Amino acid sequence: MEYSAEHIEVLSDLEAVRKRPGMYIGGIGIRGLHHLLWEVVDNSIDEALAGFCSKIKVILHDDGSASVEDNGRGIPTEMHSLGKSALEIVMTKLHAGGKFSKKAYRVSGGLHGVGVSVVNALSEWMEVYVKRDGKIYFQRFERGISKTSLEIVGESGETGTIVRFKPDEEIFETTEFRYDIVAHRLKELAYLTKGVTIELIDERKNKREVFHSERGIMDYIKSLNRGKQKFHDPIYFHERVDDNEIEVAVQFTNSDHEVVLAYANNIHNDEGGTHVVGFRAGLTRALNEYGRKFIKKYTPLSGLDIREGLTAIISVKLPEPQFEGQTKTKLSNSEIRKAVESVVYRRVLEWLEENPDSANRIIEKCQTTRKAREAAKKARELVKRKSEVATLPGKLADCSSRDSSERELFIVEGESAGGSAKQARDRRFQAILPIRGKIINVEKAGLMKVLRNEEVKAIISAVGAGMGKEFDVNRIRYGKVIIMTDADVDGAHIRTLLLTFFYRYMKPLIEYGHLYIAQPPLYRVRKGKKTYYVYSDAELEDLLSRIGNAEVQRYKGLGEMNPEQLWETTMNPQNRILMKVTVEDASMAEELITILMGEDVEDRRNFIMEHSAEVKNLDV
Ligand code: 0RA
Repeated sequence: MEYSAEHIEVLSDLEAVRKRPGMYIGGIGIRGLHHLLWEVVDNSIDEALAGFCSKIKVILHDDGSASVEDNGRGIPTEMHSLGKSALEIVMTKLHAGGKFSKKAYRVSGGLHGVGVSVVNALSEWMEVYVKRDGKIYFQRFERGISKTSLEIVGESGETGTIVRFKPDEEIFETTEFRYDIVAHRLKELAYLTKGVTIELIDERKNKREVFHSERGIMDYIKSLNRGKQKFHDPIYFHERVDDNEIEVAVQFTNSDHEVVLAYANNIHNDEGGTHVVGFRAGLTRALNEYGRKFIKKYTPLSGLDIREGLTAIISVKLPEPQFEGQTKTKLSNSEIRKAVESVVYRRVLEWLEENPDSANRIIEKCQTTRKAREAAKKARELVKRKSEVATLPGKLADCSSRDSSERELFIVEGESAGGSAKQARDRRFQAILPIRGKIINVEKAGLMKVLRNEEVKAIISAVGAGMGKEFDVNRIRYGKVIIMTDADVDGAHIRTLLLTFFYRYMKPLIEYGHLYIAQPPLYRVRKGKKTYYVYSDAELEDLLSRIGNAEVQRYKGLGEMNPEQLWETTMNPQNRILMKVTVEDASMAEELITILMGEDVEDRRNFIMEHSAEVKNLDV
């Protein structure tokens, strides 16, 4: 055999894998052993996902080897550099697989996505048959080293690949494949790859099973819920968002527990991850939106209320999955959370509106869970409350009305504007909470840090309904919470921060329409004895074209108005313009903040350049 640089590289790769197998397949126990098989099966699954393979046959042989046969295109066999075939490179070079894949990403792929050369290195022997171009090719390897060259051993009109390997007893603690483990995974893969037929044959035990699903995870959820009482037919959808695919099946049952199975690129995410977080948020939001729209006196549900009896399968495909956690099976890609949340929200809401009977049954069931949960919580709180005295923030100028639906809380930026607002307000129903203005440097500091603990605490205790998971929209002390900031860039900035805070920590306040933005005028226009207050540039242009030359004063801040003007233009319910904040507004603000606070300076700069108009006028 010739002695080349490439030869040396293959040998050192082999050595590396055999020295530290755990680094590549997670261990040398039963899990690592099966990992070899998953790696080989995943290659065939990839071929199926690419649309070229409909049948996969897995055989657990008498001699302790396993083989995987597919009817795909066959591993490419053409010659490459230095007299090596593509096949040989795939089989012997670490991470060579991706080079031959024309797809942007490998959808399936073992936990470590290590490639079949690792399996080869950890096998006593491996034999590969490829049917392609009318021929049958064959090559044999031992402990990763080729023992024959790629030979033509026959003819065939078909295409496909057979990879057969015997795990090396020198490496593994156990080399006996377990039928139950293999069957379970192949069944799962058949559900996740609809249309493909996967046959499992165990020659050692004369056992055989065939797995096939035409409707994918829709069939999967049916089998999971067999024997349970179902509230409705499964909700199912499959969408592509940018480079991601999102496929979801959901069904509520009378069971008292929850089954949520999550997959990223066909890898089961035992510890969940960002796709599961997005799923829960979207589902909760959809149910609440439906309830708010169609059910009288609706009380919002929290994520906790919709768990009992929930069965769901979430399967996402994404270009570069990242995993973390104890067993490295928790998906951590942040972009997928939003994508899943918005698809789930939209599609589930659509389904609820089309299936009102089912929708009402589901919500009723969840409301029962909520009531039980709240009763338990109240009981706990009664004990706790006695030791706590609710204190309102010192800066708050509260109002006197006891009817929370008519009470209004103005959150005002800056001491001087706060002072004007206190003089201007109707103290019967309007409360003022001044907060520190000019909070600009959001770089890298967290939201809470930026808003400073004191400001956050003051807002939370003034609103009076807790925050986060504990937030209870029924306990809010004001029917309207109104953000009142200057009509300039800094004002827009603090407004964005506040919106993000409410979106993250008091979302129901927005969902139930209690959050508003005050619109102070941009200009005062005087013509003769008449005074006009103008709220936008377009309006100014319009007005001037009607009344002709006039005296125009631009308001830069709330502080420039005297209390009477502030009352007339911005606070008096008769004249003022309030913008009700929608979840979409707030989520846009959050996106903005995420980027503004993000690590990526380049991203941030680009974003600000592109969106400078929105940054200034987020609420219009
Ligand atoms: C890369 C390119 C092509 C096929 C495959 C990989 C392939 C790999 C495996 C591994 C097991 N079964 C497989 N089936 C296909 C396609 C090359 C072409 O024909 O254009």
